[in-house]
Amino acid sequence: MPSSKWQGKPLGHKPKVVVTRKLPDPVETRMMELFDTRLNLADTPLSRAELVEAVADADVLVPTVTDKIDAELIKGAGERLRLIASFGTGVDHIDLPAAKAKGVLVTNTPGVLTEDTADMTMALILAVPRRIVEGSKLIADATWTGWSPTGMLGHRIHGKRLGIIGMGRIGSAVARRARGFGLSIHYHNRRRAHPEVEEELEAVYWDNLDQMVARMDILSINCPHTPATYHLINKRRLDLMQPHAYIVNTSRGEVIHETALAQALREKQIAGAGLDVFEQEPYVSPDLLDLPNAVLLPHMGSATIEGRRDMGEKVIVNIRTFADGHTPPDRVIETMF
Ligand code: 8YV
Repeated sequence: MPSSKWQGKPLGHKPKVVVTRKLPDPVETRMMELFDTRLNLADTPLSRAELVEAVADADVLVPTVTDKIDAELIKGAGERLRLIASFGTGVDHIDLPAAKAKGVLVTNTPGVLTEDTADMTMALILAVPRRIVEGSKLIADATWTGWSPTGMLGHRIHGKRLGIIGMGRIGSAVARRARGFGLSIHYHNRRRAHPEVEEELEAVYWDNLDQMVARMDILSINCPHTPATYHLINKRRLDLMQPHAYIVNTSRGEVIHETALAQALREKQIAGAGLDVFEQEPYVSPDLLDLPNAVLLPHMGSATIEGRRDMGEKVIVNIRTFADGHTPPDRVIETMF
C-alpha cells in the first residue's frame, strides 16, 4: 500500500490542480468550479520545462498518457505535490516507485473505458480478417470494378480461436463480445480467472503463453504494459504463430516488438495485424505503413465522448476525496501492475 505523509489530513484549502492536456469542456468547467485549476487550453502536450514548472507548486497533477512522469520529474517536484490523478487507465507513463518514495499518491480511471476499448478491439478483430479498410479504400480510390466471386476474399471469424493476453476488465469484455461472433475463447493471464468467469465465457486457460500463441487464429493484447510485459510478443513468439493468424493490440505498443511484427507482416509469417497503439507514439514506424495486411489506428480505443466525460468524473472524484482527507477510490498500488 502506498504510504502518503498527507493521507488522512484534509487539505484545508482548494487544491491547486494543474491539468496537462485539453479535457472535455464540462470536465474542465467542473474542475474550475471545485479546485484552483490551471488548464492547458492549447491542445498540445506540455514541454518538459512546463511539466517541471507544473509540479513545482501544484497540489495535484492531472497528466495523461502523453506525459512522461518519470523519477526525475517526481523527485524534483515541490513539497506541495500530493497527488497525481491521471486521466486514463494505464499508468506506465508514471514512475510508481518514485511517487511512492516521495509520498505522492497516484490514481487512474479504471472501468469507464472498458466497453469502448473492447468495442474497438472487436472492430479490429473484424476489420483485419475481413479486409474492411482495404475494401473501403477501393471505393475511395474509385478503383472498384464490381463484384467478383474471388474479389476481396478475407477469412471467416465464426468458429475461430481467439487468444486473449490479459484477462482483466477489458480482456473479459472482449471475450463476451467475441462469443457473440462465434469465436472460442482462450486466454493467458498472470492469474487464472475465477471458475465462474471461465464457465461463463467457456474460456480455456493457458498457463504457457508459447503454447497458446502457437495455436490461436487471432491474438488480442489486453494486458497492461509493465516491465514483465515489455516485448512479450517478440520475434520468437511471432515465429510460433501460425501463418493464417492475426494479432490485434489495443493496449500498449510496447507489449509487441514493433520491428519484429513489421517484418513478420511483410514476410507474411502471420496474416495481419490491427494496431491502435504503437511503441513510440505518435511516431509510427515506416515499416508498418503501406502494409495491406495491417490496420493502423491513432490510439482511439477509448475515444468516445461518454468515456472521456466519465474519465473526467473519476479524476474529479479522486481529487475531491483526497482533498477531503479520504483515500481516493482509484488509488493505484504498484503491485496491481
Ligand atoms: C486513454 C489509454 O485515452 O487509459 C488508457 O490507458 O490508453 C487511453 O485509451 C489515455 O490513456 C488517456 O490518458
